[in-house]
Amino acid sequence: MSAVAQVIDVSAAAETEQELTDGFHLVIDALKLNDIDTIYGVPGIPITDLGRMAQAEGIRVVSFRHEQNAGNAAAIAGFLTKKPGVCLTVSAPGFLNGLTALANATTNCFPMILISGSSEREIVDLQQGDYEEMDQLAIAKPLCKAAFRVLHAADIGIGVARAIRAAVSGRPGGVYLDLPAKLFSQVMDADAGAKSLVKVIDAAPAQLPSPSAVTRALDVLKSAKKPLIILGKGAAYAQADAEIRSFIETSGIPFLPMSMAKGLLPDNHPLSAGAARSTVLKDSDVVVLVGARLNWLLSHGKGKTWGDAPKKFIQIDIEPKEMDSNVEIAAPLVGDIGSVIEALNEGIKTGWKAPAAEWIDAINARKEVNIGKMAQRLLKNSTPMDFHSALGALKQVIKERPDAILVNEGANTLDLARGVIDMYQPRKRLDVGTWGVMGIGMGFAIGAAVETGKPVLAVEGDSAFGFSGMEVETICRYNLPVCVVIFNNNGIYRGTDTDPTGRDPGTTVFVADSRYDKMMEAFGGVGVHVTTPDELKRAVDEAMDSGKPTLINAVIDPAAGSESGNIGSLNPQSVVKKK
Ligand code: ADP
Ligand code: TPW
Ligand code: MG
Repeated sequence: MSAVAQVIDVSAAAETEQELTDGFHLVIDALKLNDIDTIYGVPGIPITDLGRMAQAEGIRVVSFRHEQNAGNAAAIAGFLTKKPGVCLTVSAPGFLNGLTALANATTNCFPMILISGSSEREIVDLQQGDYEEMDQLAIAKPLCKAAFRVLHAADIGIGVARAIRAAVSGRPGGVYLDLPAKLFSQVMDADAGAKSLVKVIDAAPAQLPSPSAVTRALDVLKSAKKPLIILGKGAAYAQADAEIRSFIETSGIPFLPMSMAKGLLPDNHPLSAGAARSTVLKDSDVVVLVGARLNWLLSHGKGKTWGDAPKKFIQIDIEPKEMDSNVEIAAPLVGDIGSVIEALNEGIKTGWKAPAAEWIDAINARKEVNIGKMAQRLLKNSTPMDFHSALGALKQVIKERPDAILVNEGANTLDLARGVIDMYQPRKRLDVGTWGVMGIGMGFAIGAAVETGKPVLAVEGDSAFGFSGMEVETICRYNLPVCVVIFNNNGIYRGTDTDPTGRDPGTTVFVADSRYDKMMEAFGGVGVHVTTPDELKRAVDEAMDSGKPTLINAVIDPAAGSESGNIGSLNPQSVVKKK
């Protein structure tokens, strides 16, 4: 317990010495009491001393160059650990910079707490123009799961406890905690302060499905001729890896992993239907959704992607409101994934018949064709490299180093890497998630390296990288084992666009043949420029072996990509032809 000893009432004859504490120390003590050991942030008024003091008290404080990246690091820490990742920012502009990450965390169901210092209530509420004045609580509220403000030092304990519980219980998400500047220097009796702290007991209680819901789901499942399991990032988050594996292997039902659920079971598992995605979505008759929403990433559960045959959905989710969000859910299983899968595993112990061989054979036949086609593309040794030949090298890297963490963003760089690079372990693939947001790259890479100590390979489109690129300095400063590979095709989607008027560069192109590797060198890291798959493989291996911060500028044919990667069809098209 830290406290500032201070003599009060010095005039008193008895010279009573009273131990005092203050807002700074109470915030730190409250976080430590709840096992929060890392803070990601950017310092400044009024939280500079909070960061310093937290570091002095043994919390790891990772200082970034921009709050959005600190926020993304906190968000992915939450995903990886099931503990809320904490991001600390200054008021108004710093808060707003962190807010995108908070909203993104909420959208992706990652537990995170954004703690921002704020200006004085009295001045903000009368709009009298305080330093960095902003009604932050009101602005944060619609963009996160919960938002709280603490005005009295004695309430810090309960405020931090509420923030933690709100972030991790039920459907995880982002929480905003507003701490006005005055709070930090408020003093109170140290003993009373210690007593005011709250240790959150059972922050994310198990939520068991009702027995009748389990029976209903088992009945639907047993009626299936062509069952399919879809694993989403909720399943990865739940850390119920053994139960999920047992459910799939005992039932013999093929599974399809969503992007960040890849590796929950290895992508080369005999029951993986990853390489037969279109076939299984179209032809399956019963689909079990495990922590995956029927949002745009699954074509809302209807339309061409899902075929004409009638389909029944069983959905496992902790959030009851998720059921029937897009289509009818025949068997909702509301509960936490670990508990629900355990109940299903119990239920299939008796009277379960594995899916018919025709279904499995049809999937395997499709997989074989698709994997064969892909293998040919990966072997192509074109100069300059296209996406596939470069990805062939990286696929091999992850195969040889399955415990490395892969961070991935971009358009072609994302969509093609997702398909090409097999994952073998849970929670090793971190990417743009539900929003397809650019800018998560360096924040996720830093968060993942700090939280796990594992080597990180960040595969970045040249545009995507630019959103968080300045954090290569942070990577060097903390000497993190991060290897960034930039797929440099001179622009967004392609590097070949031109301005029809001839005045400016095209809107999607960047300076041609940029040397991003020099950015890493500027801060003492290793920069490498590569033009062939062999050079790329060698450079990544070297980086991963040494653990040194490395940036590899991989030259990709500017004409190789397609507009918006795999989701070009979402682009609205103009119907007006200008002469
Ligand atoms: P993906 O993008 O991989 O398809 P989504 O983010 O759409 O995944 O879905 C994740 C779902 O998982 C969310 O609906 C969320 O409520 C749910 N979820 C998260 N954690 C748990 C858990 N422990 N138990 C049950 N459901 C969970
Ligand atoms: C916050 C729009 C989607 S993908 C992308 C942008 C700008 C970059 C694609 O180029 P990159 O990849 O990274 O070079 P590649 O391999 O195809 O050339 N702002 C935000 N999020 C999104 N999604 C965008 C803009 C976008
Ligand atoms: Mg690009």
